[in-house]
Amino acid sequence: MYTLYYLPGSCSLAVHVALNEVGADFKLENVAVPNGQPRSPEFLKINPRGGVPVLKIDDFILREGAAILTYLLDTHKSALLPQSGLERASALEWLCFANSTLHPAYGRCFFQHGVLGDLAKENPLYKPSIEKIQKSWNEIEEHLQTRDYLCGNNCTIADILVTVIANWSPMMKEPINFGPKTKAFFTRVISRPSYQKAMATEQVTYKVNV
Ligand SMILES: N[C@@H](CCC(=O)N[C@@H](CS)C(=O)NCC(=O)O)C(=O)O
Repeated sequence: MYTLYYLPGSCSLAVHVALNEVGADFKLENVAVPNGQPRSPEFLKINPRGGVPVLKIDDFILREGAAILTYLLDTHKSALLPQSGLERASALEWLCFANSTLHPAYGRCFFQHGVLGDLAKENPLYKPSIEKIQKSWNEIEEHLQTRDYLCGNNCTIADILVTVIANWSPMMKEPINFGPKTKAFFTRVISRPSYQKAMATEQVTYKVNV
């Protein structure tokens, strides 16, 4: 039995979608706390880093989204993560890009929001942080000129994580712009029943104007 510790709409949503995709039995534990309050001591025992996603697999605790997604999709032999060769390498490349480049780029802005509130926009670091995000979306728009998904014509887990991260953009204090190919791509990804079901369960809506 799996238990997913999550925060609604955060990067853990990609794991929630993956659990729906593989048809696994799972329980959900929302670890949200009111603003500024620490996570519960029970959750901090499970993950002293305090973040999500965390997947409990029977009694085993697995942390870090990329590791969780790789484990789940391999175990259930899901086509969202090809089994071998360059197809797998490409899916992992884009998963790592989402997890280690795009996610931290948003994280830098959220950190400034957390420390500076509305003054974040005045911080000289804010504009370069937004530009870094925008540069990634410009690259994706260019990349999607000749393919439906990041790795070609089949959806992979990287597409799902990138689409989850995009939905944080309306929280930024400067606009993030998406090209037409990127918006059409988001529409394809969020229309998957697994994605729709996870959003409905977490009571999250897709706020990017697709
Ligand atoms: N490297 C971690 C990053 C996880 C992370 O930053 N999660 C965010 C949600 S998207 C989070 O839990 N933030 C709240 C917190 O750290 O307390 C992973 O990929 O799992």
